Amino acid sequence: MSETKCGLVAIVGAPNAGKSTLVNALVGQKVAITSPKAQTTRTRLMGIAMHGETQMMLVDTPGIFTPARRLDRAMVQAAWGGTQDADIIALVVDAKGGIGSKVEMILEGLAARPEPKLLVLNKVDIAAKDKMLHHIARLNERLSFIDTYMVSAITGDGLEELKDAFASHMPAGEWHFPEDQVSDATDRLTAAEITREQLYHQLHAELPYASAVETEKYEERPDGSVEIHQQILIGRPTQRAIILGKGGARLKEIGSKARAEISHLLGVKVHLYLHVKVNPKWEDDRAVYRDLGLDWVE
Ligand SMILES: Nc1nc2c(ncn2[C@@H]2O[C@H](COP(=O)(O)OP(=O)(O)O)[C@@H](O)[C@H]2O)c(=O)[nH]1
Ligand SMILES: [Mg+2]
Repeated sequence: MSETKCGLVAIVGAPNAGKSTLVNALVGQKVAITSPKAQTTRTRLMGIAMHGETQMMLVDTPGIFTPARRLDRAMVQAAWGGTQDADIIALVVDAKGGIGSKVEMILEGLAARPEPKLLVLNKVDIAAKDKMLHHIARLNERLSFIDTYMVSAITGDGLEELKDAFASHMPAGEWHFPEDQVSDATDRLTAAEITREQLYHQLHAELPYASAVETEKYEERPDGSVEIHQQILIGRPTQRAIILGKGGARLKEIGSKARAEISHLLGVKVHLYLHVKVNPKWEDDRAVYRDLGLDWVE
């Protein structure tokens, strides 16, 4: 009988590097929401991937950037917190975007860390090879990475090799989760995240950034279906009209797309009720942070 292994991989990087897409690809199923807009991921979430006898807990973190708001600070704190106790830290860099000030900041933060570090250049499907090699050389000058991988989380290029590399750094030990579990998120949180993903996909940049989704009620009905009530929190009354759309069409579309996806993920029928609530102070409301799974920062 071969020995089981189990360990933690921390995925860090600038916003939009493709961290969540990578975690989903390695798990083989969507566990983290993604969007072309920066700062989609707010909390740290664990995707669980199996590789032979090895279980890898992949910690998807919010991007690391210069925080401006309280919410930003809580997100950056959650990102660094996600690297605690990691057996390996993977720095994901957008191969096309390269090394900007955000990547610089992370390199500085990583320099003092004792954990082994892997460099992952993502989006090789859209990056020019010579530029990529240039980035790799520069990054390796800055930090002693044990290895560099070039991957595409979208096409799957290089992912098997990356999984092998992660697995080789996992310590011997029993699995922490059942073999078929794909994330550490509750169904309740997953449902709220799916709705939030629709906000990112269907609304303009500033609005999703200024909103949050809170679960008011999550209840299983006797027939096995699930009834979910969620509140979309926004800061200003004018934003309500945008989310509702003409005759409520936009909110209806958000709800219908989210409902279909939640139902698909949970494998049961879902009744989803969305309410838009204006609360100018939601970003200063401790209860919201708790619901988002973030620590309150002073
Ligand atoms: N072309 C390409 N796009 C990618 C790849 N990985 C992620 N993306 C896109 O980059 C954007 C940001 O991805 P996301 O996973 O949300 O980034 P995160 O902020 O680092 O978690 C999304 O639009 C993804 O579809 C990749 O390998 N190739
Ligand atoms: Mg993300």
